[in-house]
Amino acid sequence: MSNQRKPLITHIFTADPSAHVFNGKIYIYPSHDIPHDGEDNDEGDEYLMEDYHVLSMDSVESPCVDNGEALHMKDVKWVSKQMWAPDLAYTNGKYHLIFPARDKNGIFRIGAAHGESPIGPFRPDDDCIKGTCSIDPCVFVDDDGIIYMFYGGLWGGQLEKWVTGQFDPNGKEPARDKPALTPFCAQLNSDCNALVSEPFHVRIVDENGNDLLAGDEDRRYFEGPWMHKYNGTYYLSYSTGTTHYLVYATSDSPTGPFTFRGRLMEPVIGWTTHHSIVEYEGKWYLFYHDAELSNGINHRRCVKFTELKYAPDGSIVTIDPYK
Ligand code: FUB
Repeated sequence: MSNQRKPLITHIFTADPSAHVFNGKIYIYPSHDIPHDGEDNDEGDEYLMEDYHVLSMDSVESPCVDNGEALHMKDVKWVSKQMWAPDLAYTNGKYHLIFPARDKNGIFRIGAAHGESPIGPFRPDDDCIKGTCSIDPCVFVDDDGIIYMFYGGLWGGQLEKWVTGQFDPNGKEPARDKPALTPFCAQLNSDCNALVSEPFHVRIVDENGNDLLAGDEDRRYFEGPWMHKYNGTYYLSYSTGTTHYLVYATSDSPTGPFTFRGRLMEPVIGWTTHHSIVEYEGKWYLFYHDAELSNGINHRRCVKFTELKYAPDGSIVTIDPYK
């Protein structure tokens, strides 16, 4: 029986799956949602994650295994709370878990923890990666070995609080007729513990080359960036947040500008959408989450996956998660 479009595990709540393939197996790096009855608000206070579990599947037909806790907040010196959506990068023979969390001042930063196995355990660095901010890191190792990190998320993710280059607790999104905020991109060193280039906002433009506007909520960037390469083209996909779509834009360069192409998935049950895209044995898969397992409670989510298909022109066929 196929695992597709079903909760991959049900004994804990999981979200924000970053999927990777190592040695013929699929590894999934999700957030771990903790059930509670506290406040649910635009700051994301309901997302109270404290640790990471690594999931794995021997194949797309195999059961999903929870390999247990790979990193806990109590072992990360710089973190105060909310270890949100992580990613993983394999470089220099080591596995690097890259994750966002609030520092001791309540500001989201991105940190790294390192291990010898894809399932951890991971040893956290003493401090976050200098020069980082916000949430939702996606680490993309290009064919030439250059390591790019894309990151940033609005509202609870604080991206709009960095428009001046400094953290401004009163920072606001641009006016609706101004260019939307977009994810940061920066290069990481090969140990994945330092930035080696200045972060900049990538450009996401429409078919006429104009930046998407902040009021264009069906298309503009909100959070959850993912980068993959298909037939030599770079695909930057992300969540539109308030309108709950997963969408994508493409470029000939990993640093853009990216031209908006369309919707890759219709809204799921629950407010957030967050995904990753991975190739496995010649087919492509979308890993995502919804809140089906909790009947729609936003912070009790479950990770799922489904096959993703491309049309001959390289566009992605839009997925309806429940058809
Ligand atoms: O899981 C916490 C936050 O919710 C993530 O960082 C966002 O992408 C959204 O899924």
